Amino acid sequence: MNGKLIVFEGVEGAGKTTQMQLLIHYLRSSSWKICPLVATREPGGTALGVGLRRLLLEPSTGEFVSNRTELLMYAADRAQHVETFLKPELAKGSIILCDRFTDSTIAYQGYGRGLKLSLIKQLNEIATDGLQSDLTFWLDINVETGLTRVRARGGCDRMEQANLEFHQRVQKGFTELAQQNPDRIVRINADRSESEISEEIQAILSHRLENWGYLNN
Ligand code: Z5A
Repeated sequence: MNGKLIVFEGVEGAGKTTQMQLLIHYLRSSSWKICPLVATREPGGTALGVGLRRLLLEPSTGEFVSNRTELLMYAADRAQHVETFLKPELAKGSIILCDRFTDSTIAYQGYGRGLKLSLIKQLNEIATDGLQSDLTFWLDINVETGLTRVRARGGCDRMEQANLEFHQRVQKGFTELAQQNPDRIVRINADRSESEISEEIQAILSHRLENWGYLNN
């Protein structure tokens, strides 16, 4: 059986990393016949991507990065990730949990930076070679709550330092994407306790796994 690509999306501080870890724990400790299970992220899911991630998010260089440069760097990170990691893992039958994917580019570079959506969709198509997520959990949280969580954790990167209106435009992007792709994107209310969110994600994924033919025994 081919593997499945499960993506976590949302604004900063939505709890993607936390929920991915909880889901890995659930899947490893439950009786789902899933093997192998891998976690990855964008940007930074490959060695090249780790370098691109540093260049993209490290605020200390001070160099101005144009919106189109940023878009192309995220696309380069994705093209490498798809070709050298995601596709081979899917061919092996892996269940992949991925922190951010194509919807982040539409939300951040499209809605946030104001780059043309048609251009971004075309670039996503080139970078992914047509690969889409099988299921995306959109962790929906109020932008200010998310940023408060991130700031409480300490240290802000270049994107996190952008102004509130930017993050609100990004949030609008995720909202519209979820409305346009109801089968692929599932909205999760992320303004709840970690365990409440995690239980809902587990229930939704378990149902999908059954539909995809995975056995739970
Ligand atoms: N980006 C882009 O612009 N275009 C693209 O195409 C792609 C990405 C792919 C990636 O950075 C950046 O790249 C991102 C978009 C841009 N912008 N920024 N910044 P990242 O991966 O470092 O950033 P992130 O994805 O937003 O991660 P994050 O800030 O760490 O958020 P998170 O993973 O969603 O949240 P978390 O780490 O699980 O939790 C954050 C804090 O909240 C932490 O202290 C938790 O303990 C706490 N938390 C988590 N859940 C809860 C609940 N339920 N209640 C209370 N507190 C909680």
